[in-house]
Amino acid sequence: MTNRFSFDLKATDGKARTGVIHTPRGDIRTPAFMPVGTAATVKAMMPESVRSTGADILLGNTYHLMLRPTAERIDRLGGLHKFMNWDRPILTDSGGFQVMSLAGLRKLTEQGVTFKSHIDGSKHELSPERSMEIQRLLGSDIVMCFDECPALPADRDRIVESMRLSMRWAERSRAAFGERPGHALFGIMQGGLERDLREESAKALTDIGFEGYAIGGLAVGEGQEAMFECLDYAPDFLPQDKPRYLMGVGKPDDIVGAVARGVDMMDCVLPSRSGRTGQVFTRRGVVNIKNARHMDDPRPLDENCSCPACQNYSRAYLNHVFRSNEMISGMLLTWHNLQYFQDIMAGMRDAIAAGTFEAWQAEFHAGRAQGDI
Ligand code: PRF
Ligand code: ZN
Repeated sequence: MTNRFSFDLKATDGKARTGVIHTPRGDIRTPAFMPVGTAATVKAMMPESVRSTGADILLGNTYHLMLRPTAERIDRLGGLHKFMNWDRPILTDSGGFQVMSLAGLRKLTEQGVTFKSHIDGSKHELSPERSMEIQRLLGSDIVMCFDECPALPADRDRIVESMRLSMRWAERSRAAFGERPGHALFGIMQGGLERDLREESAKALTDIGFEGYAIGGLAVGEGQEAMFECLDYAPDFLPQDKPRYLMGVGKPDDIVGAVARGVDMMDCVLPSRSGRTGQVFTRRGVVNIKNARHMDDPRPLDENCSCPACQNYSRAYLNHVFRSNEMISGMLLTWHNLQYFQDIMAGMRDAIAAGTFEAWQAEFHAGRAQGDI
């Protein structure tokens, strides 16, 4: 068991699921939220602090790390876990999505994609084979297939072509990944908002066979209503006994809605990025700490939160350090946001196990409807 990758589904409540993904580097309790550690760091956080919020797994990025400091250098230094001082599981994204959103001058062919680095303009190539090699050099525990994700809205023809290309790349990713006991390869479903294309994509992926399945191509501009409509059917096309990962989602209510529809894993920069811009997530909704109304407020951000920002500091202090551009501002607010996201996940896991997820969701939405005070 300890040297293998496996998924134990423990309980379901409606379509919501809770379970454990076992890996040689430790267990991942699902539903799981993965903080984003793009450049071998969750910005403004020490790894032990990220762990203290309840995170079982981090996400890393092929695209950023291949450009700087390079996968070969990380490999020579003993792999990504050692390099960043995080010994628990790491999932790495495969690079294609980040090339499309960040790189300059891109060229897409059947073989893969060539692009210019957003850092220094240098020319690079990614393909299913090269992405698998980079993710192996990094030492990633959960490797993602190399795929292509069109921005929405897009023509159906464009979505068909792109999805089928991603399915051919999924087959090449599987072949290039090889046999790596203890490491997992996840396929990525595409197909935009078209039900038949999602079904075709799921069938192509399950025919190849993966240790887990991601739902890609959502949260790319379609809005929550359209995303939920797709999530009403898309997870049902995937195997029950494998983890399902919704990529790049999302806001707290997106996460709760996705779990209610059968998603097991998610990642998003939102808690860490908003922490640095002064946006704080609480049980009563979003608080903007730079707002003048916090200047004299001695109360904590959230009296029910166990994080250091809420245990040791007032809103007045957090407002002051944010306005003064002090580094501790990004540190404390990021910590709080990550704690809040992990508390939501823990709450959902417990509620699903107890069969009370519906009531949990009602309470979640009621708290936010009150608004911040
Ligand atoms: N594919 C990959 N990474 C992603 C996405 C995708 O579709 C998304 C879409 N929300 C975020 N990150 N490989
Ligand atoms: Zn807090």
